[in-house]
Amino acid sequence: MSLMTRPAPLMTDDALDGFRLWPGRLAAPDQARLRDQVLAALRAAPLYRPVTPGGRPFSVRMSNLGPLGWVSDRAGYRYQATHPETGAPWPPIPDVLLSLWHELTGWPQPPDACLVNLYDADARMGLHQDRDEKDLEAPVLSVSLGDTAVFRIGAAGGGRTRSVRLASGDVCMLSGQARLARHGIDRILGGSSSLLPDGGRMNLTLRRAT
Ligand code: MD6
Ligand code: FE
Repeated sequence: MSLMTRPAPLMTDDALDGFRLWPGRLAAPDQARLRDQVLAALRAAPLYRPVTPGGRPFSVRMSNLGPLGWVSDRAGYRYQATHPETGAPWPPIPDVLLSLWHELTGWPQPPDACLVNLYDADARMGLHQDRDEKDLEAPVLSVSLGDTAVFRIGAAGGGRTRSVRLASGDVCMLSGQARLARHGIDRILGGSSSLLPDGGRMNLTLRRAT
């Protein structure tokens, strides 16, 4: 068959080449251990509800782990070393996440920020790009725990988006061409997992902020 007549695959988009998904990368016992570690860390760095620079509250509650944390308020988006409500430094990033980062991204430096997002069944996250990091070459790695999410992703430059389910234990990465992909969470499938004590979904995103 000549190249000229080869049909284009329906959902392939070169601009999303760097989007990688590892379904079930974390086995159930590892998910439970990570959940316990993060819930313990959240006692020191409580979840809070940030507002957008325009003053609208996020439906997602957030906290952070690591030397730096992503925050949003009236002053804008930024990374900072302390919790905006308690003023305390963020707790450390669990070793299992540091290992996953090294194994899956191959990036030479460790992540210096891990954003914790907690979704109840009604929470969502609008389409956005992750672009508050100094080095936009370093990948972003995301780990999902608890209820399944309907994740939407499209190329940085616009055009069609596609929908991907992220279940508990799934890990995904935005790198290369897809590093600045537009993405968000359309909805949470409430009750699809019993991992989290109060239900809902937790997402952990590892980044190089500096
Ligand atoms: C979430 N994730 O899964 C939202 N960002 O709750 C993100 O915003 C995200 O999954 C950068 C890279 C991967 C992600
Ligand atoms: Fe993001």
